[in-house]
Amino acid sequence: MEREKTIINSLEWGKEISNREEKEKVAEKIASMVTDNDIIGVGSGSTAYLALLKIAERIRNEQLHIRAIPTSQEIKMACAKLGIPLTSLLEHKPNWTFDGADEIDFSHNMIKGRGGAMFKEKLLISSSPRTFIIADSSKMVSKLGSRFPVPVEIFPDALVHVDQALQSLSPVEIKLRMAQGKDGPVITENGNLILDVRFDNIPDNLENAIKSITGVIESGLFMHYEVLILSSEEL
Ligand code: ABF
Repeated sequence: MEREKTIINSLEWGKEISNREEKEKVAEKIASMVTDNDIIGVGSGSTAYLALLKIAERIRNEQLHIRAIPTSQEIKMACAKLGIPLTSLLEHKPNWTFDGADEIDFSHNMIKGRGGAMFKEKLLISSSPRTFIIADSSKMVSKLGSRFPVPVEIFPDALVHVDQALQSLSPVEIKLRMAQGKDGPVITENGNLILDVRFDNIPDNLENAIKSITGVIESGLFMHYEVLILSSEEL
């Protein structure tokens, strides 16, 4: 295992994290909620990563036994590096889950999926009896969609069909997400494409309307999910 460990240990995250102080605060709070033998769904993004670091610290210091169900390959590798044992939704139901978000409105509706992992994030949140969304102050918005588009993961062959079907939902703009520094599109961990769809208005039924289009795998719109928001502003 020596060589493999060296490779995993060389992986680094978290060098450039915006609003780090605020994110550290909510990360600390999440880590304080971990109890022995918990099975925890772990979201993606920098806030979730900071929480994972603090959880790893508690595991080391207090010899806790926890298992993580990751929402992305990146978080899976971070768990491997930090020595946090992994499991999956096939084997275990999480006791609780934590995750970040891109935008959260007053009714706790959310836009997620800047990292493209919203399908697994939604699956975990839906499978979990309790979910905490950890957010710094920049995430709270008065109107959903004011900063971020709604990401929609689609089966590649359905690109033209989904693009046309989305037009009936009156989007302001639809963009195929491109890979940074490359000419090609982003390919998700599930082998799919992402359309970033900007809306002026996000009505209550938009999540279902998007989901009902054949070829749509999942969207980053989370309307009326039972989540508890842990915002740095309230800590
Ligand atoms: C995940 O991480 C995504 O759904 C969301 O796009 C992102 C938030 O990242 P960060 O915590 O880095 O702002 O939760």
